Amino acid sequence: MEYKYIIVEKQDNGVGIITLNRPKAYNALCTPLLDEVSSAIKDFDSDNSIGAVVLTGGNKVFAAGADIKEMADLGFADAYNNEFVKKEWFALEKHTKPMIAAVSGFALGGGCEMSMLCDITICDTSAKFGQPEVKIGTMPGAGGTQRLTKAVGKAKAMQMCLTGDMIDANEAKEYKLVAKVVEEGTVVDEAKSMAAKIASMSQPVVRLIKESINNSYESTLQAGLESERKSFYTTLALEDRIEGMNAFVEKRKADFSNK
Ligand code: DAK
Repeated sequence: MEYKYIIVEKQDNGVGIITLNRPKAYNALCTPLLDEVSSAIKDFDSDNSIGAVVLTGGNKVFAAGADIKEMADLGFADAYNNEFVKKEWFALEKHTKPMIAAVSGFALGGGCEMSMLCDITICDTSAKFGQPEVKIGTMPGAGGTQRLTKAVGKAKAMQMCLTGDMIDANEAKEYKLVAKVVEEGTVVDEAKSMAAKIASMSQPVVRLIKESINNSYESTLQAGLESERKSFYTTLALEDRIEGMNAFVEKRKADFSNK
């Protein structure tokens, strides 16, 4: 696949590198960019010569979130029926090789979520993490209320998601969102050398360790029930729900429009 929005490199020492490369838009995560990232991840996953992956936006900005210009006209029915960017994020979440996020500058919204779905996040002193979706009338959709809460705790996650305020690198370290903070301009090199160390280990062992640590994040029954309840509430926004219930009351067959 030819890449337009990312740069993909493969080093001899088993390290794969994906660099988001849409600098004019602060690496905003438009669907084609996410498509490319998921394709590159899948390639690395099936490549036995790769032992670890670095995901970065380079030394200036990680990603300022999903592409708001692309989302501006997106309605509920379209997003839900077509599973807006679900398969792209799924590919990222399901990768089996250890992935290190190397963050400089903004990691906001989907950018923060992308850094959190990596196995290790490191950043430099310029990093700023945030879930600012509330400011544009929406909410995190790819882990901002889930992984963030597990990482930083309820109070800090509530503060970040409800105010949209960013935290800097020191706070990110204090709240255990990142494993390490390094000097500005050095985060990509640091991530590469960490990835090289991991790639030099036994790959099946590394994979088992990764799976085992991830298992500690498995959701509980309560979390599943909560998510189910919210999804139920979401159906109340559908025209089809109104039609279905009215049809029942009027003792006729429902005529659904998929909206
Ligand atoms: N989308 C599109 N363009 C963006 C962008 C974004 N998120 N962020 C920045 N840009 C563009 C700006 O429009 C501007 O482009 P031009 O006007 O020059 O053409 C350029 O990048 C530089 O931005 P600024 O001029 O605004 O630069 P500043 O330094 O003044 O401010 C900023 C930088 C990052 C603080 C600011 O741009 C900003 O607040 N950006 C928006 C941040 C944000 O709200 N992010 C959350 C987006 S919502 C899901 C998966 C993921 C998501 C949802 C669902 N599923 C799996 C279901 C994710 C949702 C989101 O991330």
